[in-house]
Order: sequence, then structure tokens, then C-alpha cells
Amino acid sequence: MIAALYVLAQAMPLDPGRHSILHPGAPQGSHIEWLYWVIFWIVFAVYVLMILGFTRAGAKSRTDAIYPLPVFEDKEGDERAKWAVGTAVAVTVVTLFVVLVLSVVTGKKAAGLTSKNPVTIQIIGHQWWWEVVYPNPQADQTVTTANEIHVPVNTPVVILTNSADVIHSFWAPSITGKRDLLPGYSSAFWFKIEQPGTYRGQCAEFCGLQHAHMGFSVIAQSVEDFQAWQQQQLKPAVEPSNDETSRGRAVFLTHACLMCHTIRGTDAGSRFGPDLTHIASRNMIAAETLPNTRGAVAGWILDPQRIKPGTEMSPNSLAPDDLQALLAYLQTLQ
Ligand code: HEC
Ligand SMILES: [Cu+2]
Repeated sequence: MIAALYVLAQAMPLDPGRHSILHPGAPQGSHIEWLYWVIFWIVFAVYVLMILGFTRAGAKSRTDAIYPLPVFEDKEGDERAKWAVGTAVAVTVVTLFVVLVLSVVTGKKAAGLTSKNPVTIQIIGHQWWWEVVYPNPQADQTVTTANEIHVPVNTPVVILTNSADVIHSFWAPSITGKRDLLPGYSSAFWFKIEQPGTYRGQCAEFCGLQHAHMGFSVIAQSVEDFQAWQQQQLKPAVEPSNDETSRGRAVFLTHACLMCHTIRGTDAGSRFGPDLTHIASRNMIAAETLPNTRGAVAGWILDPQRIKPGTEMSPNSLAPDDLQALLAYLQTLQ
């Protein structure tokens, strides 16, 4: 009963984008929410009937346990019990079958792509972050980012999945169901978000130590805002404009950073870690683990193992001046 009240409280109207299947922001999510409520009320009815049954049975047979129960034949009673149990089993089987059919129908409804001209986004799971690519036949028109997936509203979005290491699962509960990202195997699904907003998502398939720190967000924007974002992301990194930021870039290019990261427009071109060409345009870093503030980025660069033990990024010991210059440079990468 408390669980049921808890669920009802969760369903209270709140901002869209909460990490909850009860606040859908896309038709796919609405289908799943509908199925959720059908199953919820069936289970609730079963629960109430069971409690009523137990209460009735309890009230009827009040015997003191210390005396042995008298054994007597009751053919009629046995017959009635047989019917009751038989009917209950039949009702259960029919109910489960109905739930099965509704699940299949909902899965079909959520999956079918009905619109044309989608935005295509490739999402590659890594331990423990999400690589996000907006592919284009022209290499210089391809946008690469991490963990924050910008999409236009009211436009179909096709997601192509893949994984660089183990199985991950892409799950933004208010948008659509879970989708596994399998290494070496690409699959596709789609959704369309109707309301602008930031929708929180999370890896939903245990993928190692930092699985819980593998969040992402889907940022649904008006078509104009999305295009402006995309145009900005297409640009190479801004050039340093003063001594400090020049030094910062030099620090980046003379330390291990360039062996794992890309900053387009510089010599750093590795795709092992997130593309940092526009790192300053992101709200969070390290897959929604820290806010993208100067202090948090400093902590991350010096000792990522402390924040996400096991992460593929190694600690960096930098002289204080070098670190400050590097931070100043990274902050200009809008
Ligand atoms: C051995 C490879 C490696 C090296 C060297 C490395 N990084 Fe990283 N870096 C990563 C990986 C992998 C991630 C993603 C970690 C995660 O989110 O769990 C990352 C994440 C980051 C992020 C957060 C990006 C985001 O969008 O979340 C920043 C900023 C960053 N690195 C900066 C640096 C800087 C500056 C250096 C050099 C001082 C550096 N890295 C050196 C692999 C590396
Ligand atoms: Cu995971």
C-alpha cells in the first residue's frame, strides 16, 4: 500500500525532463507510461482482492492452535474450493496473456519510424562516458561531442548505437525505453521530443566500476537554437587571444592530454577520450559527474582517479601556473 502511494506521489506533475518514466516528453515515452499504468492498476486490483480474501478467510476460521483441528469430510466444500482455485488460475493466465500482448503492441508502437528527414546521431558507449557524433559525409561537417546530446524539438531523431568496449544501455526514461549498446554491433532506434528541456539519462546496463557515474542528458531545443549550436560546434577551437591562454594551449599540447583528446585546429587528434574542441559549451563533465566549473575541472585534471576510480584518464601533475593557464585556455573553448 505504501509502495502504491509512493508511485502515485511520483506521478505528480513536475517539470518535464525528470529522470522518470512517469513524465514522458516524447510519444515513445507516453506509450511506455500508458503500459506502466495498465499494469499498475491490474497489480493494485490483485493486491486489494488478495487482502480481502485473506481477511475473509482469517475472520471465518478462528481455531485455537493448541487443539488439533477436527478432520471431517466436506465434499461440497472441496468442490467449491476446486472451482475457486481453477477460476483463479484461469483469470491469472488470461491476465498475464493480456499484459504480454499489450507489451508487444507497446514495443511495436514505440519502435516504428513514421517520419522522414530525421536528425541522425551516433552514440558510442565507453567506460564510462558517451561519445556523441553527428555524422556527415563531409568530414569537416561532422560534429563530435560527449554526454550532452542536443536535438531539435518536434523532429525525428535516429540514434545509431555502438560500443567501444562492453555492453552499455542508453536510457532516458522520459524519452523512450532502454536500448543496449553492443560492442561491434550497430543498431538504431528513434524518438521525437515535443517539449524543449533537458532530459536526464543514465547507463542502464552494469558496465563496470563507474557504471553509476555514466550519466548523460538530452537537450531538446527549438530548431533555430539547435542549428545555432551545431554551427558553433562545427567551428575549430578558438585561437588563444592572450599570453595566458597561449601558454595553456602549449601545456595541453606538451602533456599527455593530446594522446587521448582532440582539440580541432591543434595537433591534438586522438579519439580515445572526449573531444574537447568545445568543452566550455558543456554544462557538466565526466558523464554528468561534475559541473563544468573551473574548480571542478582543475580537480578532475589533477586526479580523475579520485573522482571516478578506474577511469581511463590518468592523473596529471602540473605546476600551479601551468594548471591555471590550462584552465584559462579550456574555458575559452566555447
Ligand atoms: C590516458 C588518456 C587520457 C589522458 C592522458 C588525458 N585524458 Fe582527459 N579524459 C580521458 C577520458 C577517457 C575521459 C572521459 C572520462 C569519463 O568521463 O569518465 C577524459 C575526460 C576529460 C575531461 C572531461 C570531458 C567531458 O566532456 O566530460 C577533460 C576536461 C579532460 N579529460 C581534460 C584532460 C586534460 C587537460 C589532460 C591533460 C593534462 C587530459 N585530459 C589527459 C582520457 C585522458
Ligand atoms: Cu553502465
